[in-house]
Amino acid sequence: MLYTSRTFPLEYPLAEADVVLAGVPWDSTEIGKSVKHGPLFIREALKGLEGFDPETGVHVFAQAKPCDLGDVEVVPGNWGLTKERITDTVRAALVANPTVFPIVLGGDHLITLGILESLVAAHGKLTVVHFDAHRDLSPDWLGEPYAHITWGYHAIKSLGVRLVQLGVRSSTEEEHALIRELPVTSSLAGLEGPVYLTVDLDVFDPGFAPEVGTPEPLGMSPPEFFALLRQVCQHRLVGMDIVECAADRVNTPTALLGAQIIKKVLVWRGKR
Ligand SMILES: [Mn+2]
Repeated sequence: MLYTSRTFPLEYPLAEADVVLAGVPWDSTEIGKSVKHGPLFIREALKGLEGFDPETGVHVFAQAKPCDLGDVEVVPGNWGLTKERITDTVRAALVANPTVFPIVLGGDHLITLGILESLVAAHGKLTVVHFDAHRDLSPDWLGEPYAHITWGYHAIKSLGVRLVQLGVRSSTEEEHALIRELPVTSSLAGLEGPVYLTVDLDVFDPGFAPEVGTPEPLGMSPPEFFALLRQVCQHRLVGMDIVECAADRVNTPTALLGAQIIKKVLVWRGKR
């Protein structure tokens, strides 16, 4: 008997897994609180979650056959090298197991650009369902093209994705003008797969999720968010990330919400 604990109660080798988890503790473009330890504290929150889901009668962490790869070793301050490592890691996971469902924990929102590069190569055109308080459509930030508030613009321009933005309540004047030119909508109506899901935890009101990089008042409540998430899970999801978790200790509300999002996606995705 091994009396040990892991992220999930039972883990599988990558080649046999249905779900693969990886962290990316990158926060070199963050302007607020550090989000470097997001993967650490969301994993700790996962350990505390009950795997059985009473609503469906499924022990979701067992059914999902998860594999935790650990964290991508980032190159602090160097996005080019870090992006290569993120893209290579996701690509290698998909080569080892083409049907595996990647879940990536950030880190700041720029990491989504690296993940998407591999997934677009694997699946072709993607629609990205993007929960966020912010548009993230700026072409650059202080002259720097690659930052946590520019990834969406570059994902559209360089990878050809479409964005469905939910929960946005903050935008620059430039971004507000850009949404008329870019393939960006704010409704799940007409959504078609394959779909990638990215959740910036600042989509929640700061009262529910205070530990995020850039909190923004007047956000979603958890019941509002999870009702939308359930709809998203009816579509063919090919991967997801949860970013901007600025937790700095165990069991903060934000990290607990991050873990709950993973559990519910695994429950609802399996039932679609
Ligand atoms: Mn945001």
